[in-house]
Amino acid sequence: MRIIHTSDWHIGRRLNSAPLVQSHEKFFDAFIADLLPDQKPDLIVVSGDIYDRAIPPTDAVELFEDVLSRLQAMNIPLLITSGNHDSRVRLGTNTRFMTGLGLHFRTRLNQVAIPVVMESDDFTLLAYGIPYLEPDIDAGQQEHQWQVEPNHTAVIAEAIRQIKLDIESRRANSSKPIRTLVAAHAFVAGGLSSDSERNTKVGSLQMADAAVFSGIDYVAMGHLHGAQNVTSPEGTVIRYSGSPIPFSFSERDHKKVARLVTMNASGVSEESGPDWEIPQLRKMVQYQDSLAEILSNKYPNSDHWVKVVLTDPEFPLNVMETLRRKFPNIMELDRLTTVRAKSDGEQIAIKLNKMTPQDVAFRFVQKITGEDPSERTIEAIDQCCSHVESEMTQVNK
Ligand SMILES: [Mn+2]
Repeated sequence: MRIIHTSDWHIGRRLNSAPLVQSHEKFFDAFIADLLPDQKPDLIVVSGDIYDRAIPPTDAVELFEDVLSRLQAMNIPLLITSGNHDSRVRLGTNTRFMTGLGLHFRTRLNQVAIPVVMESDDFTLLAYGIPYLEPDIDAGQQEHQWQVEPNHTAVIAEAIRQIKLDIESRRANSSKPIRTLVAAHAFVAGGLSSDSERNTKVGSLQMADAAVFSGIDYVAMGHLHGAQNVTSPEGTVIRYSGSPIPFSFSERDHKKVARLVTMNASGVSEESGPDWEIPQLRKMVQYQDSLAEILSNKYPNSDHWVKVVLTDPEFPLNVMETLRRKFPNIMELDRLTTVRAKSDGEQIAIKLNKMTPQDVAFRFVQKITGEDPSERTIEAIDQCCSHVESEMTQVNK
């Protein structure tokens, strides 16, 4: 049995100010026209963050609807869960009626122990989906809540407990071996994060312990945007598929993939994979150099997504426009900051209330550039400070 695992589509996302609609369209076209006919999977699993926002823009809703109808026309069962970027209610609305069409949404707490049942000649696969769980909302004493500790490990452990009860009762009534898959959306301890995820604060309360998935054959994770395998309990395979498109420059070296999983009667096959590399509309690159070098032939003109980190201590204000002529898709401009370490004693000696605004600005420039400000910068600081002072005097009158 062949399964394709993907997650974190984030339809409607922008890269800084640029819409990524074309990038998403390219991904879906390749996924539907190339990967699916080639692999002929028995099941597709999408582990949360379908949309980028709880209230997605209308073109994102239209794109997702189009993707769903194209997938449904191919007659491949689909298991979809909600991520932390999705609104569970909005993503789940109208989806109970889609089950008969092979489109299985899991966006509600009371759906976690309802599997998609896949039969093969020699075994049965039970595929469960856990929506993104919010410990603050889902754990508590109220009727719609689970009575567990309000942390990620505890709420996922409760979902898995309910899933295992269902597995046991089905096992008792089955003549064939039963294999299991769980789709979930969380930060599993040991994973590596990127700049484009939300709610991935480091801290044990934000993370789920990998041990909670013990006993499940394959755990299709969403949330972290880099594809990775997490150290798993014996007999369990926990993998992140990552996002299909890089959403931040920290992901520029990621290989974006969909994961191919082969399941047989004894569990996840060794022959699973290799991952399918997702073709990208544009490359994402970061260049770090002086402005003169960046503008020289050393860096060819390109329409890649570009981030430039300038090493010059000062550069002209309109530098972005200059760079855009060379890189029409420049997205970020940053500067290399070198901070000179000072001894603690010296820092303590600086009393902020004894400093003029000019002194503060002077020291700020010093701290950021590692050098004293130039005559021109000092002049600009003076002009700016006296302008603000005169404005404030006017206001106080
Ligand atoms: Mn995500």
